[in-house]
Amino acid sequence: MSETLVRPHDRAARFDAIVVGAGFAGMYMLHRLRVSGFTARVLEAGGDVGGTWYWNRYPGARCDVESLEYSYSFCPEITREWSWSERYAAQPEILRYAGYVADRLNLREDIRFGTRVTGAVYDEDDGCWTVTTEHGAPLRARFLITAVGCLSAANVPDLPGLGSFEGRWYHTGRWPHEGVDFTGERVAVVGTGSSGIQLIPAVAEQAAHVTVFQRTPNFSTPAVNGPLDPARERWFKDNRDALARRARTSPGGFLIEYGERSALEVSPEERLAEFERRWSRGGVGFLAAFSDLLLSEEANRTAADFVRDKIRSIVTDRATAERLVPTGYSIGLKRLCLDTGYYAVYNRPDVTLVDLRETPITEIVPNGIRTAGETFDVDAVVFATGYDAITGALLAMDIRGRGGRRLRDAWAAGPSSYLGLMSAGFPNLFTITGPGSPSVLTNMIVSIEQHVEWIAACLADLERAFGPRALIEAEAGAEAAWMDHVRELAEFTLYGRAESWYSGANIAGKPRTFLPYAGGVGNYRAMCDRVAARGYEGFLRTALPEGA
Ligand code: N01
Repeated sequence: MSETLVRPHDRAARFDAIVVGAGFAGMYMLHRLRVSGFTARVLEAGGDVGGTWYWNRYPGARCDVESLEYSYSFCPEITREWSWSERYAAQPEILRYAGYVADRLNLREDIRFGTRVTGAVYDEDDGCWTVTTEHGAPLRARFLITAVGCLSAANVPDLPGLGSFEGRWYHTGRWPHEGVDFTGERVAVVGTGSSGIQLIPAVAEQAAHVTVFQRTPNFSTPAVNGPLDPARERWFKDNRDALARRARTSPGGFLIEYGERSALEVSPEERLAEFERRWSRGGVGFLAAFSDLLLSEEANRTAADFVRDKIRSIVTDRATAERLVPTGYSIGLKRLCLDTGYYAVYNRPDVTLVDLRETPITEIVPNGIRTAGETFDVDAVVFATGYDAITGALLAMDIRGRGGRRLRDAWAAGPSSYLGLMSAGFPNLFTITGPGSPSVLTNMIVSIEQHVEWIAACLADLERAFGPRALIEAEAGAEAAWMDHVRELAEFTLYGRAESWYSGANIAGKPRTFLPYAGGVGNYRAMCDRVAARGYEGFLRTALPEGA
C-alpha cells in the first residue's frame, strides 16, 4: 500500500483545521491534512460523503465529464481498484465512488454528518476560528477551509402562489433520497440548463405528460454515452500519471484535443467537418474545436450556427424547433450542456414546450402553473432552476474575520479574493475553488486537486516557518491586482458578456461580475506554484505573538 493511504490521526476537541463540506474537495482535503500530520474535522450538512452527487439525485443526473477523468488522480490504489461502467457515470455510480474512496481512506471517522455550518468567527487574540453549526457545541480550529462546492446553494424561484400548490414540487439539487415515481403523472419542468436538459428525457420515459417551461433556450451537444470501452480504461489506468500531468497543464483540465487554428482561417467545409467530427464523438470537446470560439464573436457564431442547424434538423415541428434555438448570445456563455436525447424528446406527443418569453409564468395555482397564455394542470413541478453559484454557499454562512467584519459585507459589491484562495481580513481561511479561480470553467476534479495540494503544501510550509501559531492572510494589494486580472481576462474573452450564473445574472440583486478565472487551469497552476516558490508572494505570513 502506498504512503498516501494512512490511518487517521487522533481526534482532538480543538483541531488544526476544520473543513466545511465532504464532497470531492472536502474528502481530499481531509486526506491531505492527515498526511501532513494535522488534526482535522470535516463538517457536512448531508448524511454522507459526495457533495453535489449526494444531493443531485434527479432522474438522468450524470456527470458531463468523462468518468475516467472525473476521478481522483492522487492515489494509485484507487485508480487501479475502481472501474466505471459507462463513459459518463450516472449519479448513483459517482456516489458509490465517493463512498468507496471514503472507505478506502477511512475518511468518515473524521467527518461529522448532518451538521450544517451556520457561521465562523475569527478570534484575533488566539488566531483561531470558532465554527458554529445548526446542532451541537461550537468547534475551534486554527485553519478554516471551505469545500462547499460551486453549485450547492439551490435557487428556487419566488413564484407567487407556490405555497398554494396542491401537488408535489422538487428542486433538482435537493432530490428526495427515496426517489420520485412520476408514472402516469403530468409533470411540469421549469428550467432548461444542464439539470433540466438531463432530467427532461428521463422524466418523459415515466410521466404521462411533461410540460417544459423554458425561459432561455440553451445550447446542448450530444454526450454520446455508452458502456466504457475496456481498452480505453486499460490505456487510461496504464498512463494515469502522464494523463494527469497533461490535464493539469491544459486549459480546461480535460483530455481533449484543443484546436490551435482560428475558426475563421479554415474553409467553411473544413470547419463544418471539424464541428461534425466533434459533435458525433460527443463530450466537452466541442468548444475546443478552434482556438478562438470563446474569443471572437464571429468565430463563435460559426459554432453556434452549427448547433442551431442541428436543433432544426432534430426537432420535427418547425415552431418548436425555433423556440429551442438559442439566439442573442454566444455559445458557451451559458455553460454548454451535454445531453442524451434532449432535442429529440420534443418529437414525442407527450412532451410540450412552453416559451416563457412569449407567455411568462404569472403564478402557481393549486392545480398547476398559470402563464400569461393559459393554465397548465400538473401533478408535480420540478424546478431545474439552478444555483446561487460560487458565492451562494459561502455567504450563506455568517463568516466574520478581523474586527468582526462579515464576509457578506466585504463581498457586498462582488467577491474579492487573492487567487480564489484567500481574502484580506480573513486570516487562515481558505476557499477551495473559490471565486477568482478556474473552478467551474474546468474539470472540477483537476481544479479541486490543485487547490487541495496547494493549500496542504502552504500549511506545511507555514508551520515549518512560523510554528504552531502561524498566520497567513492575503495582502489587500495583491488581492485587488488579482481581481483586476480576473476581470481583464473575462473582458479579453467573450465571457465578459455572459448573462448567466457565471456572472451572477440568474440571482436577483446579486452583484454582476464574472466569477471564475478564465485564463485556464494550466496557467493558473503555474501562477500558484510561482507564488509559493517566491515565499508566498502576495500573502502576509507571520506568527501570533507569544502571550497574545
Ligand atoms: O442551472 P442553470 P442547472 N423562471 O442555472 C431557468 C452544473 N451541472 O442546475 O437561462 C423560469 O444552468 C433558467 O433560465 P434563464 C453545470 O455546471 C452539471 O441546470 O435564467 N425559468 C435556466 O434555464 C450547470 O451549468 C451537471 O433564463 C427559470 C434554468 O432555470 C450548473 O450545474 C449536471 C427561472 C437554470 O439553469 C447549473 O445547471 C447538472 C424562473 N424564475 C448541472 N429561474 C453535470 O453533468 C431560473 N430559470 C456535471
